[in-house]
Amino acid sequence: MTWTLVTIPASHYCDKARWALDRAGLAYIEDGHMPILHWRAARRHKGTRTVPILVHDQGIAADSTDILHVIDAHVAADQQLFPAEPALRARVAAWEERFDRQLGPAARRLVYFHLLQDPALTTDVVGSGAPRHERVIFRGLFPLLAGLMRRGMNITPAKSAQSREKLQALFADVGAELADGRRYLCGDRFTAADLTFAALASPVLLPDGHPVIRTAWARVPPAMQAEITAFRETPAGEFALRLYREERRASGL
Ligand SMILES: N[C@@H](CCC(=O)N[C@@H](CS)C(=O)NCC(=O)O)C(=O)O
Repeated sequence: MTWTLVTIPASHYCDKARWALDRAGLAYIEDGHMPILHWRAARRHKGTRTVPILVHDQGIAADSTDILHVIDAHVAADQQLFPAEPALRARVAAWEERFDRQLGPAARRLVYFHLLQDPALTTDVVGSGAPRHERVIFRGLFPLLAGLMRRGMNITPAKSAQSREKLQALFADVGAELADGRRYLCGDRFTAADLTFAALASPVLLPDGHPVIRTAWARVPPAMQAEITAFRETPAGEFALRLYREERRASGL
């Protein structure tokens, strides 16, 4: 059975799952949708609202962390994103959990705060990899859908400013961890901690190696470019960009 990854292609949680699949060399097809219009596909598979959802040979995983664990069961021990050694595994899991809870929502809110001000740009960026008819619907219903997204993700100027501060603090903590010159956050090889940091930071970095959003840079408004440049120039930002360059294998997209 061919695995299916249900996504919003531009979503950073989705690239977290897609990156792990690509890295493991596992075959899958991607079923990509526009935000909100993805609900139907998501419900069809699991009854949850969030993507990524991986439909695999043993069942369904409807959370990016669960997806990484499913993938780990299909790769050699020295390639697993969660190392077996208990103390190291606990550190990897702790970083990953923190990035999932704090980095993902903050990066998304800050980027949508900028993007949603431009309907055509939002449709292009978040619509890349989604079916054409969904892009047309999304663009047509933009005021309604953008309103739902703003409410759903609590996107206000004040909340976005708080998210910026949270991101700066997280980037500073990751930078401090890397200050001794280590190449990876935990141990001497790439783990779920590194992958999750890079993927969930990608909206505020727009890395060249990202399979979906890499072309957005030239089109985003100057205020967003300035925001991204500042994050790119931090040690943690440089680290995530390096991971996209060196560790991100080509995706099927
Ligand atoms: N804990 C989930 C979070 C995933 C998530 O927040 N996905 C977003 C896309 S970036 C989503 O599907 N949002 C749709 C919604 O809440 O309606 C995971 O790690 O997979």
